[in-house]
Amino acid sequence: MPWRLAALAGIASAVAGLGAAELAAALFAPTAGPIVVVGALVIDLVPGWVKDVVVQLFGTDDKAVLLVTLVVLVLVLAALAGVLELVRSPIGRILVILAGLLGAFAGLTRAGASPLDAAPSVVGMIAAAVLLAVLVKRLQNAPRPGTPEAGIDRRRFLVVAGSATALGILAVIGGQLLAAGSRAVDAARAMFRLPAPAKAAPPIPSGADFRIEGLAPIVTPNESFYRIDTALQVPRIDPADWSLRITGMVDTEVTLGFDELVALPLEESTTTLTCVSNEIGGDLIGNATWLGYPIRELLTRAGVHADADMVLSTSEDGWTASTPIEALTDDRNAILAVGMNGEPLPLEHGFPVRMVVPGLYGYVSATKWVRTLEVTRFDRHVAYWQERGWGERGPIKTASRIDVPKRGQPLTAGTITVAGVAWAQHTGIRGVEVQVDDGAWQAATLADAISADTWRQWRYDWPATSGAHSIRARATDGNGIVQTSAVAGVLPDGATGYPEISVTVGG
Ligand SMILES: Nc1nc2c(c(=O)[nH]1)N[C@H]1C(S)=C(S)[C@@H](COP(=O)(O)O)O[C@H]1N2
Ligand SMILES: [Mo]
Repeated sequence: MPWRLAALAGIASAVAGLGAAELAAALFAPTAGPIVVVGALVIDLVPGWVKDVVVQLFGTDDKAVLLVTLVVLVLVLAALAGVLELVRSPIGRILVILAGLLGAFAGLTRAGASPLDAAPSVVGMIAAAVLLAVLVKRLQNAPRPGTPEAGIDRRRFLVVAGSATALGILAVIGGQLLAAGSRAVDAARAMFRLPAPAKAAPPIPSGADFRIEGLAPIVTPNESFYRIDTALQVPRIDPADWSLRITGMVDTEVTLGFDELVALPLEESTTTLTCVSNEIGGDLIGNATWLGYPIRELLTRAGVHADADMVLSTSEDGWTASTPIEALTDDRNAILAVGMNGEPLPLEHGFPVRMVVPGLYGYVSATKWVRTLEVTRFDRHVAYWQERGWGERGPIKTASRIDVPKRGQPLTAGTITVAGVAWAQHTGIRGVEVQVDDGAWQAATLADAISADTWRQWRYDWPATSGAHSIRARATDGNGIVQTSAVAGVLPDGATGYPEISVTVGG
């Protein structure tokens, strides 16, 4: 009965594919397992009266009923795909691919979905289609029934199909367990309400943002905030399991749980974060309003020894940063942050708690998923990036960036707006100048400042003539020091040089 075996091949392929999909979901997109997203899509599409009938019939088990129905449907279709693959190859595989595409589509239609939410279904679809082709090919090439070889071959086929099914079931279970852990963290984040700040950030002046198309907005939305870290997989920490330990050269160790931290009088501050790897003109920089508690207060509580000069912070995943102690004890807004632009920290930006220290590059200060602060000395510990040749101290260098005109934007002679951002965290921006070709440096107009710790927009209305031009910018910090024109790469302690763009202006 080769068609029975073909049906079995279809079911084995589907189960193995579902297993692969659930594992992929657990790793990349914990809420996008194929059955669940298709189920959610069904719930969205089904007319209201059907829902009512289902709820009346099954009560609160309605979702379980839906999932079981979907699984049964998948298995029936899979059996059919197996038979079709045997008699009309490749129709079986086409059926599998259509099912995978439906899963991928359903994943993409979920609220807040990212392209990754299509991945589990695609992975499962590929696994199932390949396995189906291999198994059915075996059946087609099987020895004639009745011969002794046929018995052996049949047994082999059953072993392969059976193993695929068993592995698939194990993978589904494993994927569910893995994903359950991460979903718990998503749920904990969703439930956490940021407390009101005891001290609110000064409101952002309306004149801080020119609102020029193409110019970086003055506050960077969380979704587009640059992300830099060594974490292959974002650490997922349930706030209930989080605590911070302050140890090392202190009078008394301090341990602080998440509830204790958020019960403290939290302060809000707007700070621009930058990466030391940001090239001139680069976009590894963002500005956010952070909510957190001053690290200074916690260090005072612990009692820092006089000969300590550094705090080594360690994250959940073992990454370390060494921060000069004065940056954490002076009056700047160096905080343990729990909020970013009015939301709990996004997972990839350090949920539940990270450090934010104005004036220092991220690699020496901005530890995400932070778990310990060890008060120590630079001559006793070397942090992650310093071991790899980066500078011991990481003060942010004064820099500017030209955002508009964009490369390739059509330009015509007349007034052309040149605009960008400039930053000198912790001293502030006093001025920005623009130079076209070899002309004199012209003062740009500055948008209102938020604080010395944030970047500042600037604009220059350029009376442009037709032809090819190059435009440069340079910033002056709050102490009157002009950013250096000396060109340096990012290693070891940050790039320098003037940003420059080339434009062609039409007549
Ligand atoms: N745990 C951890 N924290 C980290 C890093 C990291 O690799 N691991 N990278 C740092 C670097 S180099 C930068 S520039 C900032 C970036 O923060 P963001 O991803 O929230 O923009 O995080 C810092 N905090
Ligand atoms: Mo960085």
